[in-house]
Formats: sequence, C-alpha cells, structure tokens
Amino acid sequence: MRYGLPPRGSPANADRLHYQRDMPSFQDPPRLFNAYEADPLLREYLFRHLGGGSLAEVEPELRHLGELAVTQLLELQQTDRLSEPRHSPFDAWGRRVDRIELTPLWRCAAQLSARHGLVAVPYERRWGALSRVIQLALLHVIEPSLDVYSCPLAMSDGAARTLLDLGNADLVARAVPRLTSRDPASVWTSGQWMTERTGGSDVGRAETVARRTPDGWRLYGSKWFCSAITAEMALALARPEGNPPGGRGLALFYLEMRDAEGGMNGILVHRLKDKLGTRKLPTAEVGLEGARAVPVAGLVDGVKNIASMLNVTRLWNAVCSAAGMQRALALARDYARRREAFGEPLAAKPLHADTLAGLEAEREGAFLLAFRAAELLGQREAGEASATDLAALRAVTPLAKLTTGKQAVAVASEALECFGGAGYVEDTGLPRLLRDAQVLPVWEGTTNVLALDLLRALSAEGAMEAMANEIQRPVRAARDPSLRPAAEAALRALEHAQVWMGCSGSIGKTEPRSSSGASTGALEAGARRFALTLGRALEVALLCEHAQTCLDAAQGGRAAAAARRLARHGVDLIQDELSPEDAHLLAVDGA
Ligand code: MFK
Repeated sequence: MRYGLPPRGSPANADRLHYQRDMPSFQDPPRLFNAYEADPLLREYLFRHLGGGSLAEVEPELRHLGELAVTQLLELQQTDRLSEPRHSPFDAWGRRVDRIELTPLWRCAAQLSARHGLVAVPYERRWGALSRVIQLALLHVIEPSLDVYSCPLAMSDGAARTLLDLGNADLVARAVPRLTSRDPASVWTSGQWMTERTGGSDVGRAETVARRTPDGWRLYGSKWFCSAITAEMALALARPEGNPPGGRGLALFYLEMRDAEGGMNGILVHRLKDKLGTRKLPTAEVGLEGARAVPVAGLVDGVKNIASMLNVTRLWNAVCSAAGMQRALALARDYARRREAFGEPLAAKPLHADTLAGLEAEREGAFLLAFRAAELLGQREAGEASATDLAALRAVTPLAKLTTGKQAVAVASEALECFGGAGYVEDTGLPRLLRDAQVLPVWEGTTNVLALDLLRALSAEGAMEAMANEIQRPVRAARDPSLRPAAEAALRALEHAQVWMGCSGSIGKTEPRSSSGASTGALEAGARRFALTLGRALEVALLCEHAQTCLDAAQGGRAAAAARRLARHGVDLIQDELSPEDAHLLAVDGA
C-alpha cells in the first residue's frame, strides 16, 4: 500500500486535489512491503536459531502481522495521525471520573496484541528458551505500526516477570493470568509508577508514603510520569512510614486502578503530559490519596525488587529501537528507488547509496544486540542459563538499551534527511518516527544512568569475564578472512575496555579503576564512552558471527558487508586520559 494517503474526502484531500491540478508532476510516496518478508536479517536470524521446523510453525503469524503492519494498521496510523488521547476529569454532573479516551489505533492494538500473545508468548513457553526470541520477533514486525502501544505491553510483561520472580503467590494468582491472557476482553495491562517530581533517575528520593491502616496499606503522594494510565494495575514504589531515606527504604507495592465497585482506588489523574513524541500514549501526573495497595515482597528494597521490571522494559526498548530503525530505513530505501534527482533515482547516487548502507549496518548491529539480550533472558526463564549467562544477561540488558537507543535516534534523524523537505512535513507521517525515537534513550534509564549501571554490573565477580566471553565467542565463529578485520576491531575494543576498567588480568575482583590510575570520578566521566565501546564491539562481533552463517549457507554477503561497515564507523570510543581542558567546557562563562 501507499504510505502517506490522507483520508478520503477530508479537507486535506481536497487541498491535495487542488494542488495536483496546478502542478506538473507529483512525488511518488514510499511504499512498505510485508514487514516480515521484507526483512532478510530477521528471517536469517530466526532460521539460524529456530531451524526450518519451528520457523515454519511461527512463520504464518509473523507474515500475518508483517502484512497487517503495512496495510490496515499503517492506514489507520496515517488517517488517525492527528487524534490524541483525551482526559476528562469530571462527568457532565461534576463527578470525578478521570476518563481517558484512547485513539482508535490504540483500541485496535489492545485487541490485536492480546490475540497474538505479545505478552503471553514467553510465559506459555511453547518454544522453550527461544520463547522470548519469538515474542520479540512478533513485536519487531508489528511495533512500528502500534503507535507505541508497546509501552503498556512492555510494562505488563515486566510486571508479570517481577511478580513471578518475587513469588508473592496471591498476587501471582490474581494478576499474572490476566497480564498474560490472550483474551482481549479480560486481559490486563500494568503501569510502572516510580518517577516523582523529586527524581526520575534518582528513584530513591521518592516521597510517596505508604501507611499501614486497619484495613491494609494505603499510598499517599504523587507520581509524575505514569505511562499508559489506562492500565488496570500498577507496580509502584512508596516509603512505608518510618523507613529510612534512599532506594532501600522504599517498598514495592501492587495496586489496582479501580475498586470493586468500579470507582477510582484513591487515585486522581491530574493531567496528561504534553510530550515531544509518543503522543498517542497517555502519560499522566497522578495523585495518590489513600490508594489501597499490597506490598509485593517485604517493606524495604523497593528499587532492587522492581529491577526485574526495569530489565524487561529495557529489553523491549532495545527491540523497539531496532524495529523503528528498520521501519525508517524501509521507507528511505523505497523512496530512494522512486525519487529522481539530477536525472536518476536517488538509489543510483553513490553518496545516497553510501548513506543508506551506513544506516543499514547500524540497524543490523542494533537488531543482533537487542536479540542477544532476548536470547539470554529466554535462557534464564527456561532455567537453562549458566552463572556466566546470568552475569552476561545483567550486563547485556543495559548495554543493549543504551546502545540501540542512541542508534535509533541517529538513524531516524538520517532517514528523515533522506526525504529532503518531505521528511520534515507532518502529513507524510515521517516526523513522528524521529519524535517517537527520541524517547528511547530517555525513559527506562538515560544513557548515562545505564552506563553507570553497566559499570556497577561489571564490577561484580566474574561479570567482566562473562562480558568478554559474549564478544569473544561470536568472534571465534567468524572464520572467513573477509571478516577478520571487523572481528579484530571488536576484540581490540574489548581489550581496551578491559584495560580501561582496570580489570585486565584480575577480572572482576578489582575495584573499578582506569588504566591511567584515574579516580572513580574519571571512571564515571568515561562510563558512557566505555559502555558504547562495549555495545559497538558486541554488535560487530554478533554481526561477524551472523555473517559467517550467511556465508556458509550461501545466503550472500549483505551481513558481512554490514559487519565491515559497522566496524569502519568506529568501535573504540574510550579516551584513556581526560583532558584537564574539559573543565573549561563545563564553566558557563567559558573561563
Ligand atoms: C518501548 C518500550 C517501552 C518501555 C516502557 C516505558 C514506560 C515507563 C516510563 C517510566 O516509568 S520511565 C522511568 C524509568 N526509571 C528508571 O529506569 C530509573 C533509572 N534509574 C536507575 O536505574 C538507577 O540506577 C536506580 C534507580 C536503580 C538507582 O537507584 P538506587 O536507589 O541508587 O539503587 P542502587 O543502590 O543503585 O540499587 C539497589 C539495588 O538494586 C542494588 O542491589 P544490592 O542492594 O543487592 O546491591 C542493585 O544492584 C540493584 N539493581 C539496580 N538496578 C538493577 C539492579 N539489579 C538488577 N538489575 C538492575 N537493572
């Protein structure tokens, strides 16, 4: 189908017809093709991991979703472009109701995602340790057409995982079957209520209080970013009265939005946020005025207890980053074949082709990194992860989130540029790609917060060794001489990262210390460069491994070209010494 059609008979269409009569020629809009069929990397990857038999079982659903993504859903996304969720605090007679009206596509996405088990698949575990990979492959093909309905799905998945991990039997029995239901009529979604005015990254500063009353716990305070406020339940952090400050003094609570009579559970929706992107997603500021809640696992360690949820939503974030890149590139590539400039299609222009090739290399690396994190989580959930795998999962999750989030914004920005002015015009539907990408490095932990999280994760015993193994194993698989330079770039970057962290030789046991003997402050200042170096090294390594299997199966040299190209973009970003001059850059007056 054609991308960018305005609704028939709308004023926009009338304008367009008038415009067309006066103009000598028109631009051919980009077209999208089946999101599964037209993604060779996804197909190769799934074949490599599932083999022909299991892939044949899951392929009809991938094809179906891949088709929906570029037909009805895309059409709805485009015709529905301007609608946004609406909050009605009161009914016509002044009663407080806090009704949220969702967009048509969101209502459709809720049904569709339940029916296709976008949350359920890893809990049904039909494909064993690969169930996560299959769930996220389904997500990958459909996500760019869901208008960020992926957000409530990610949080619901994270809530189910957290409740199961923490093992509160009553809450598991009540919520998990609903969160993982395939029945659109009874399925639940969950919110994740952490952020307060006092802190988004520094969650430990939360001021919401939990008070024990004769009829159970009640929460008082406010939450500042409650995404997908239409959820039926939420996991929230609050400080039981008398607890100490900081993350350890918080406890994790389960609450439901409505009471048994259907009224609000002591929860007020103050307003919806007016955001740069994710505009279909109703994100609310919420007041808690005695909301009934149940402690999930004790009365302390809330931050630690919600970590399972964060790790799942961070994985979703990485897959959504990869999926968004694929959508932006599919549009840009198709447009390059249609759009002529200076006498030939853009695709025939060496500089334009070079730009697209570079973007494709970035997206292939991002895809493989995100799915590596999925493989590891799937192994853990199936009880098949070794201690090394678990350490790798702890590190690869923030690594995948932070690396792919940055790539998603860069690729969306470049892809828009591939359309010239059209990429800057709203009714092409293209600017949304960039706006929605911009949230990916922000929520669920910013790049810097995750870089610090990675440093901490890697300082645990055996963790850096597990990380090193993640990079060395796929590199070893890449035997073809044409892959060696890229594979060696990944290894060199890893070695530099190990030396920089002071881990070379006595991995994991040393206190983090830079190779220059720098202070913890210097280590912290370099954390982002260190993390992105490991992220890119792992992407190149995984691409080399994938390329080798493609070469072995005579599937062509695309993946090998992507590996070489990604390596040429630069892997090692670490700076051994911080320049004392940097202090000048921090001074507002330049002194
Ligand atoms: C498309 C996908 C859609 C995604 C949906 C998004 C919608 C939701 C929108 C939002 O809600 S955005 C808000 C998300 N907020 C964050 O992601 C918070 C970012 N900040 C952090 O991650 C900080 O690092 C952190 C809050 C965890 C720091 O808090 P603390 O109080 O300083 O905790 P600390 O001391 O670092 O960690 C406490 C314990 O938790 C430690 O364990 P121990 O007590 O045993 O030492 C940590 O090791 C553990 N921990 C922390 N992060 C962990 C973790 N364990 C496992 N995995 C982690 N990621």
